[in-house]
Amino acid sequence: MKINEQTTHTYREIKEVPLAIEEVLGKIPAIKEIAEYLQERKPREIYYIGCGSSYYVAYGAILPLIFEPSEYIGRAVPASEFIWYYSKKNEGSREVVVAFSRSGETGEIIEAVKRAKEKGAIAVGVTCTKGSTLTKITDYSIVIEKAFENSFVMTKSYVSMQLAGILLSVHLTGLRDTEKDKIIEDARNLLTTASKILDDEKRYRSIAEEDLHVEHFIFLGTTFTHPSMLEASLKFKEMTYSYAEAMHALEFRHGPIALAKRKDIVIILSMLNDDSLEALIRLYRNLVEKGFQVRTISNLYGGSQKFKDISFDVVIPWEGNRYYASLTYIIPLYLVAYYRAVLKNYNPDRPEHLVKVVKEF
Ligand code: F1P
Repeated sequence: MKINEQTTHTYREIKEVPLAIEEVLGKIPAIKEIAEYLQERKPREIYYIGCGSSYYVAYGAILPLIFEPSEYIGRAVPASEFIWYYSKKNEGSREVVVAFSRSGETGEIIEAVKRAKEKGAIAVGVTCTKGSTLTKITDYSIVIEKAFENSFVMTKSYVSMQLAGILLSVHLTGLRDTEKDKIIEDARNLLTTASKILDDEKRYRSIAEEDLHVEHFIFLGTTFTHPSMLEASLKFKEMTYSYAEAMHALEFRHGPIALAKRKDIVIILSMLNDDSLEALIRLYRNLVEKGFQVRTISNLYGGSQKFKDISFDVVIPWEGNRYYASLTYIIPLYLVAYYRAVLKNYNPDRPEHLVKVVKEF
């Protein structure tokens, strides 16, 4: 049966990213309240955990706790690793565990929260499923109902759970209230940015078409885009059965550069307009010189006099705080993966061998 473009759950759910963002923005006061309760407990370590896309959610959401002044040590780990190693590290009484799970039913997540709670940790669940087990076993939960998905692959749930996690992290930092408010206010601009990105979908369809013959993709990013490059590589695997990986951009020079002879690879280089940009431009030029096919995605509009030779394949209309950058860079890549799937006549809603919820631990 021919997969009909634009009638799949996945397509509709990607287009509903702004709706899910809006719901999270409405929860800002509730998120602040949860952060205040957590702070009263004076935790020593704060763990953000998840599996698959939800692990990448956690990995991106913890960043404010790492880069802003903070009294706590923040770590993001897959739920399974938390069960085997981190949950045994301390007595849990001075720990906070923030568990991200679209379904709220994933085996590892439920087990990890139970183990942490047994040791006295305090737990928060971030999910898209009302009434799920996760909401019942955690002390507090953030439920984003408009991010509930029918597709097996996560899209708007990733964006909105990560936004909720970033907002929680910002509240947990040691920043002054006015500084926190400034970062939080910035999140409101995500609505316009997401809608503008989605309006450009013809562009993403043509990228998918141009690269349809390619079977290997390497996504490169730096700290603030890397979580979403991992998420993008997962979407290419899940929806299009293509080999895809992600790594920190300059790591590519330390080994993978040996792949220069291979003509069947496309590199997708995300270039955040920050301190890393000049080095990434040098990397870009170096990769092109070596004969790699490189696609670029950046929030540097209109280019710059210095980088006149580069025209970006995708320009992200985001000038705000870098903590939210990851959320914006992933949206066009969802649509590229989606169009790649339908052009290959794969059903993006139900990839073979994938289950919606991995219940067994
Ligand atoms: C996480 C997850 C998804 C993946 C697959 C299986 O689920 O690993 O990322 O796409 O559908 O489950 P969850 O804990 O967020 O429900």
